[in-house]
Amino acid sequence: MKYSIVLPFLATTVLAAPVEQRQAACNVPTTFPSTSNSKLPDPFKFFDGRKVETKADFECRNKEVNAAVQAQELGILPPKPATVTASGTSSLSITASEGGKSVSFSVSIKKPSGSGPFPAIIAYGGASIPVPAGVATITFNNDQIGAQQGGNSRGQGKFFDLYGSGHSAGALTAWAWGVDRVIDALELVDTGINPKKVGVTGCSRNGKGAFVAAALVPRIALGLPQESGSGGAACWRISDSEKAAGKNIQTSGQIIGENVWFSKNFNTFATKSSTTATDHHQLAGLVAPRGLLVIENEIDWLGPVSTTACMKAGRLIYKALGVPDNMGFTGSGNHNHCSFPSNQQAELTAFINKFLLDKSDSTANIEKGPAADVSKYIDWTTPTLT
Ligand code: MCU
Repeated sequence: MKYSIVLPFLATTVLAAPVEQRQAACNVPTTFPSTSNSKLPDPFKFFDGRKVETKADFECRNKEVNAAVQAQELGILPPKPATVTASGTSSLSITASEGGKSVSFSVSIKKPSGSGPFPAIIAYGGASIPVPAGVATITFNNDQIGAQQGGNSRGQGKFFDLYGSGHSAGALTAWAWGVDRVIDALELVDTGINPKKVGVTGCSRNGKGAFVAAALVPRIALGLPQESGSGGAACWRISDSEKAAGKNIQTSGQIIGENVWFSKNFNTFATKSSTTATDHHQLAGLVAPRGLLVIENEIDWLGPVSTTACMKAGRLIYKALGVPDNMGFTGSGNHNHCSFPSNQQAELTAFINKFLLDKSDSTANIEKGPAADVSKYIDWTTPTLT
């Protein structure tokens, strides 16, 4: 009798421990494959070939994907600086210090009337989506953190004042670091904003930034990248195949010469995108299972087929995790760049209501875009992760 009670307990303890340890360790590699493959990389296979079978496996897979994206494309996102302080409410001033250096910047907070705490949307350079009543807007001057004034602006801005102009980060990563500090500040100071209900948006180049911030900053509850196109919602490989088919579309080979959004380490991959270890469907995968609504347009340069097929692949990752409704894609119609059209309003409202305002709106099956056959670009199947 005595043993029948004790033994199952021991067996559970003894058997469970190694599994937990393996998951905690995650074995994140420091070098990544560069074998050419024109199909989108398999989100459900580790770089060493093992299959991703469980949600816990996928968390580990995301760690290695994150490391690969930073190493090959984005540059390294530094951890939280040694000291972060903040003060103010409607103008929130933030100081980050590391290694004897300090930088300060501020964001403005426009709050709804009434009593909070309120959810908020961090808007790169100001919002170009309608922010509903009940949600605050935090205006973030991303250019001040990392300049984006063409090739000669590399290494300029407050991020680089702190970490050095030779730091590997491209502007997108520098901005994500700024967003990370804004959340630190919201946790430090009672501004009336709930730090657990923060979304991020930006359009076009700033849409690439909003996507990368949602991917790299796990405290972001909802990503709302708008018309990010190449470097955001488009997959490098699909854009290359579209370019080869004669489309006027931005590719990685072009983007690295236009501006400093990416790390200089991306230069070697950008001209051969098929050799990157990851692609941008996995940028969506890094946001998963958190909320993500990808808002696009049908402007050729942004790559409508590329963004649609790439984000369909991204939604397969959400599906595998059992949360297909946590990601949506709305890309139909052509309109002026960054002028939010009314035909995307319902999707935006549903996502903001569900992920920031705790309402019970349905975000099921939001996948609107031009015809784009994702099966042309993938050679893997989508498991149901246990
Ligand atoms: C879509 O975002 C960019 C695009 O990547 C650039 O090639 C183009 O010059 O500018 C777009 C943009 O930021 O427009 C405001």
